[in-house]
Amino acid sequence: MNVIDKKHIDKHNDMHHEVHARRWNNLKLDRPKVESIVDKLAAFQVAIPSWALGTGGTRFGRFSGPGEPGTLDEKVSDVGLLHALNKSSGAISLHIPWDIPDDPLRIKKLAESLDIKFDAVNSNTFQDQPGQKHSYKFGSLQHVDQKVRDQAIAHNKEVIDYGAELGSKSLTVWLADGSSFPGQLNFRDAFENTLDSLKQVYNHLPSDWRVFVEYKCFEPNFYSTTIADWGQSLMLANKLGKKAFTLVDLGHHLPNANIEQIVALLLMEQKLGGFHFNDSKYADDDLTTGSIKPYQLFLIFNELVDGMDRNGMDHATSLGWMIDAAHNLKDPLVDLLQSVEAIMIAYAQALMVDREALKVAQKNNDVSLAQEILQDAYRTDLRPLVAESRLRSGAALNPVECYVENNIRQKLADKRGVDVVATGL
Ligand code: PSV
Ligand code: MN
Repeated sequence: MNVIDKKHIDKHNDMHHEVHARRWNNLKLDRPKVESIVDKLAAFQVAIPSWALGTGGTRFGRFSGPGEPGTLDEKVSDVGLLHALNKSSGAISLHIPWDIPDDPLRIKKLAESLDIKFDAVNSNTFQDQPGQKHSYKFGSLQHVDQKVRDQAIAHNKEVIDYGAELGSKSLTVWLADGSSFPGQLNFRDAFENTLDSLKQVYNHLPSDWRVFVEYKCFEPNFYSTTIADWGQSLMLANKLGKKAFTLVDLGHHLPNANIEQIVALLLMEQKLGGFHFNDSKYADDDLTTGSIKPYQLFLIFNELVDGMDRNGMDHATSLGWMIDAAHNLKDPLVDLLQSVEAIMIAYAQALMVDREALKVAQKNNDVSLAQEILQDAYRTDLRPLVAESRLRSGAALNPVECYVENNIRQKLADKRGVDVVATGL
C-alpha cells in the first residue's frame, strides 16, 4: 500500500479549496500575468539527491530519524512520494557508491511507475571505500601518483556506466582535492593532473551526455581546493570541450559572493550546466533553500530567467536543477518539500519581473526605479500561483500540510522501523 495516493491528495485539496480559490482569484485580479506562468511552473522539475533523504550528520555526530530509507528502492519511493505531493520533484540524482543499483532494470521500472527520471549521477572520490586499493587521503584526480589518478578515473567511468543503464544524461564531478597546508601541493601540477584525468573521464561520456564540473572554495581542505571557484571550473570546462559545463552549488562560495553575477556570465558563455540549491549563513551549511537568503535566491533566478531567455533555452530542461542539502534537524522529506517550494516561488517571482521596464530603467540609469521593479516582483505573494499550478498538475495545494495531515513519517517508520540509517554523509 502506498503511504500516499490520489485519494489522500484529493481529500486535502477539497479541504483547502475554498481558501485557495479566494486567494488565487484575488491574485489574478491584481496581476493578470500570473495565468501565463502556471504552465511554466508545472514543467519545472527539481531533482532530489539520493543522499538527502536520510538525516544528515555533521562531523560531531548524527541523530538519525525514524523510517529512513535503507535501500535504493526505498529512496526512489521517497522521491515518488515527494513527487506525488508536489509534482515538481520528478527526478532523483544518485551518488555512487552510496547508491549502486544492484538491478538497474528493477530500479528503472520502479522509478517509471512513480514518474521519476534519473538526473545527474555523482561520483565519490572524497571517501575511501572498504577494500579500495589506493587511498584518496591526498586527493584523487589531482593526485601526485598516477596509480591513484587511474583508480579515480576508472571510478568516474564506472559511474557513467551505471548512469547510462538508468537513463541518466550527465555526470557531476565534485572533488575534495586540494591541500590543507602551504607547500603541500604544487598548484599548477595539481590543476594539470586534474585536467588530464578529467579528459579521460570526458572521453568516456556517451555522445548525448554532459559532465558538470562542480567547484567549492574550501572544505574538507582548508588551504587550497583544486577546483575552488567558477573561474577554475570554467577553465576546465572550456579545455575539456562542448560537453563540459560548470555547476553552481549555492553553498560553495566565499561570504557575500555575488552568485547572481556568476550565473549571468556563465550563461553568457553558454557554460552553465547544473545547479545545486541550498542555503547557508556561514559556508556550505546545506540548509533548506530559501530559509536564510530568499532575496538572493530571487536575484539568482532573475538572472537565470534573463540569461536563459537571451540564449533561447528551455527553462525546464536546459539545465540540471537539483537540491543539494543535508537535514540534521528537520524531517528530510518536509525539508525537501520546503526547498522545492522556495525554488518555485523564486522562479515565479523572476518570471513576474517586468523586463522591458527594467531595461528602460537601466538605460536611463534610474537606479531607484530598477530596484522598485525587482522588489515589486519579489514582494508579491505568489504562493497562490504556485499552489494553483500544483493543483492543475494533480498535486497537493499545500504539500507540507498534506504530508503532516497524513502522518506520513509515522507510516514510514511503521514500515521501515526506527533504526535504519540511510547512506550518505
Ligand atoms: C560537496 O560539498 C557537495 O556539494 C557535492 O555536490 C557532493 O557531491 C555533495 O555535496 C554530497 O556530498
Ligand atoms: Mn553540491
